[in-house]
Parts: sequence; C-alpha cells; structure tokens
Amino acid sequence: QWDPNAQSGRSTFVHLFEWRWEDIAAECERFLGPKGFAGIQVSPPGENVIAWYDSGPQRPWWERYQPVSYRLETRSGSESQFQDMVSRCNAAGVRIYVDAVINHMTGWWPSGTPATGGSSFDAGSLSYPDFSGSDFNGPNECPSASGNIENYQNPIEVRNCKLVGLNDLKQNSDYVAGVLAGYMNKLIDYGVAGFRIDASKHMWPGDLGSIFSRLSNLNTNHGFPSGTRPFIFQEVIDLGGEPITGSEYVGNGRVTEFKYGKFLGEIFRKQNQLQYVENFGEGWGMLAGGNAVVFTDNHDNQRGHGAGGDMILTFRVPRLYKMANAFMLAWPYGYPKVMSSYYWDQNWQGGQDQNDWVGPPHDGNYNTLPVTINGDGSCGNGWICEHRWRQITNMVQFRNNVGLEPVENFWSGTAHQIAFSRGSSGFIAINNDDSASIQGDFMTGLPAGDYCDVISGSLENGSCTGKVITVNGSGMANINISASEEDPVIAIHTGAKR
Ligand code: ARE
Ligand code: CA
Repeated sequence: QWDPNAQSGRSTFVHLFEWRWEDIAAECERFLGPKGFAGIQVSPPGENVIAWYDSGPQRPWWERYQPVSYRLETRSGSESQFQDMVSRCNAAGVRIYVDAVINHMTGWWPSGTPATGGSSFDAGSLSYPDFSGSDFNGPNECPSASGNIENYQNPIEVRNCKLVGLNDLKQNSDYVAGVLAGYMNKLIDYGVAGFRIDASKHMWPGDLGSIFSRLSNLNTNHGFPSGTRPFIFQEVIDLGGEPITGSEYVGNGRVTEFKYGKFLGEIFRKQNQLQYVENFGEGWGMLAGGNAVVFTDNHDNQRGHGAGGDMILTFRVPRLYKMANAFMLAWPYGYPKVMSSYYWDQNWQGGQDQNDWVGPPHDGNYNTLPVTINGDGSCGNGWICEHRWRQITNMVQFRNNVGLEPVENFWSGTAHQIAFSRGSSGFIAINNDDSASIQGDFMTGLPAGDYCDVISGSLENGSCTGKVITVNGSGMANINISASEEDPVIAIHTGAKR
C-alpha cells in the first residue's frame, strides 16, 4: 500500500545505511523520535554471503544484497537486537521499513563460502537453506545466452535472467512466494511497518502483487490500528528509455522516483533552472506524488552504482546538498527520504571510483563500528549523519509543520532564485545565483510575528540562534540573502516562532 503508516504529524524518513540495530534503537530514542522523523529504511536484515577477495573488495557494502537465508543475522546485529530495535523505535514513534531483497540469492561463490549467520550454501548447484534448483529461473525462463541480463530493452530478460550474476528466484512459484511472504510476515510480526522492495524492476508486477496479498496486517501490539496494511515502496529505476516503467508498479504501492534526484542535481548544478520548479512533480513527467518515494541521492547513486550519474548531489558537495534537501522538504511532492551515509576515501581512476565497494567503518575484524555522537551533535567514527545536519533536521520539522498546505506566492527572481509559501504555515527563499542577492519585501502568508530562520539557526528556549525574520500585519517580511552566504536559504514556519 501507499500510506507510510507514520504517526500523525511525521512526514519524512531516513535511510540509516549500514547502521547497527543497537545504534538505530538509540537514535530513535535520542534523536529521530523527538525531532519528528517518521521512519527508517534499514539495511537488509537477512543472512548474506561474506564477500571477500584477497585482492579486491573485502566485506563490501553490497554483500548485503546477496542473501543466503532469511535468518536475521548480519553485521548490523542479531535477531534479538533487531526485535529490540523495532520495539524501541515504534515506542519512540518511528517506523521501521525493511529493505527486502527477494529477487535473487547470491552470485556465484565457491562452495564453502561462509555466510553471516553460519548457514552453508552452494551457489553453483543452486543450493540454499530454503531454495534449490527448480526454485530458480533457468534457460527455460531466461532467453539470454549468458543467463545474465544483457539487454534492458527486453522485459523478459530483465525479469527472468540474472541481475549481475545473482541467482534469480522464481516468484511465480507458489513455494517461493510462500517463503518470501513468510520472511516478510515474520518481520511484520516483529513490528515492522513496511518494505523497500529491492530490484523490483526485475520481478513481474503481478508476481509482486500476489506476494503482497499474502502479507499480514501490521501488528496491533506495536500500536498499529487493526487492519493496517504494510507500506510498500518498490525500487524501479526509470529514467525513461526502457520498456519497463515505474507506472507498471504503482498498483502495488509506491515506487522510487529516480528522476527526482537527477533533476534536483541538474537544477542546483545549474544545468537547468531553479525558477522552473513551480510545477515540479507530475508536471516534470514524474509519477503522481502519492505514488512516489523521493530522495536527493541513495546508497547506490552516491557512489556511482544505480542511476543518475554525475549530476547526483551528495554530502561531498554540502552547500548544494543542503539547498537541494531544503527544497525537497519544503516542496509538497512524494514521500521524502533523507540519506544518512558513512565516509569513505574515493580513488578516482578513469572516471570511476575504485573504492565504490568500501563497506561501513569497521574494526580490525570487520565488525561495524558504533555510531558515536560528538558534543556538537554530529557523529563520529566515520558516520556522516546528514540527517543530523541542522539545516536538514530543521526542514524535516518545517515539512511536518506545514502539512498539506498548498504552495502559494511562488516567486522567481533570476533563473536561480525562488521563494514560496506553504499556506499560512511556512515560507522559504532559496538563492542559488552566483552573484545576485535576494533582497526585498516578500509575501510570506504567515501571521505577524518574529520567526527563527531554521537554516541559519534554530528556536531554542524561546530565542533564535540564527537570523530572525519579522513578518508584519499584512504577512510581508524583508528577506535578504546574498549570493555568498554559507547557506543561501531562509526558511521560517509557525512551529519556530519566537
Ligand atoms: C556485486 C558486484 C558484481 C557481481 C555481483 C554478483 O558488484 O560485479 O557480479 O555482486 O557477485 C548491489 C551493487 C552491485 C552488487 C549487488 C550484489 O550495486 O554492484 O553486485 O549489490 O552484491 C540495476 C537494477 C537495480 C539495482 C542497480 C544497482 O535495476 O535494481 O542495478 N539496485 C538494487 C540495489 C543495489 C543492489 C541490487 C539492486 C541487487 O539498490 O544496491 O546491487 O540486490 C540502468 C538501469 C537500471 C540499472 C542501472 C545499473 O540505469 O535502468 O535498472 O539498475 O542501469 O545497472
Ligand atoms: Ca528476476
């Protein structure tokens, strides 16, 4: 289904990429709950191959996309730690969405290759704890010569052949569908509120629909109303140019709208113009907002996997990144996801980062390091924690506060300057011009008063730590943003009034 099952008044989720369950539980209680986040996409919790090449990737992040079984044992933690996390996050008002890898099992590995939960498997003979030979697509189903997906223009190949060599499950088998739904139902029983369906393009929409119809309602012991269906968002990369489209999947639930982050990258990198966003959304050829999950970047395209290319904005270009996230969170389209990353050193050769595989921060035994919190609220141990950047956290609260109020008073100055209000609850101005200031009196739509700009600071104990914007009795305010500001954005809302 399309409803994120968020607690009322919460409207944004965060991807805590490769975080440990213990750290996520703590983050729900100390930060995400109190700050108003709606939910979390967690890394795949099921047992995966331990990927290791003596001279090549060692424990890469992508090993978690090669399932061996559905035992809940990974480097993020154990089954009991997973359960504890879900309970504590639900109690803090924050939902858990599981990244469900159900298109495939592992790629080829020599028999005897270990897995994170201690299970044995033999990829070459299609032998896994839950599946064997005929549970997988083979030459009868897959038309390509190699057995791999070679041609994205052929939907049968895309659905029935191996994605980058990964053993491809037969979702139209009653047995396979039963095992997959069983895994998801166990997670629902533990209090999970929804799923990201990995590699959905590589499964038939009808097969997915019948798996989803086998899912239980959410667990009422975790505070969900009876009869609540799990939230579904399907990973389909559709930038146009292929026969398979995102729209084929909207009947099952939401779909990842990859055009969104690519467009934002182009806009803020000035390959397009900010002034044109007045109809950003369906008007730009994207899915209906109610069917879309949107993000500036994800764990793939922030490192050159997946789609979007070099236009994608990430934490490495923080000024543009904060602007793009501010726009995303102020703009009423889709269910937004904030990316939360870890740092790795890039090694560019021939236009490709040779370190695009590097896994999360770890100790000498490849145990993932805990997320530590510094005195200023930022994270240590190599965790970037974009969701804790003041400009981003405060815009999550802006979005919660403005709710469904419409865009009004849309204004554009030069090609790269805009301002708009959200009904009578919020107002934002963004100046991405190289030299021109934004300067003048603007209709904010807000009631008279002094407001804290939530980009340069916050409302704390009744005063503003950053700029103060005064709105007069007719809703006008003087707005001043020079092109050289550290963050050339001003955002005010009725939830942060002095
Ligand atoms: C790894 C190695 C491979 C090796 C394989 C098997 O990198 O060299 O052959 O293992 O041993 C992730 C990584 C992959 C990794 C895989 C398994 O990105 O590199 O392979 O895990 O460990 C397509 C799919 C889309 C997919 C992207 C990455 O359509 O679904 O590729 N995204 C999801 C996840 C990924 C994950 C997987 C799926 C697999 O988000 O993190 O892969 O579970 C065009 C097309 C897109 C296509 C894109 C890239 O844009 O339109 O459909 O995306 O090109 O090919
Ligand atoms: Ca498939």
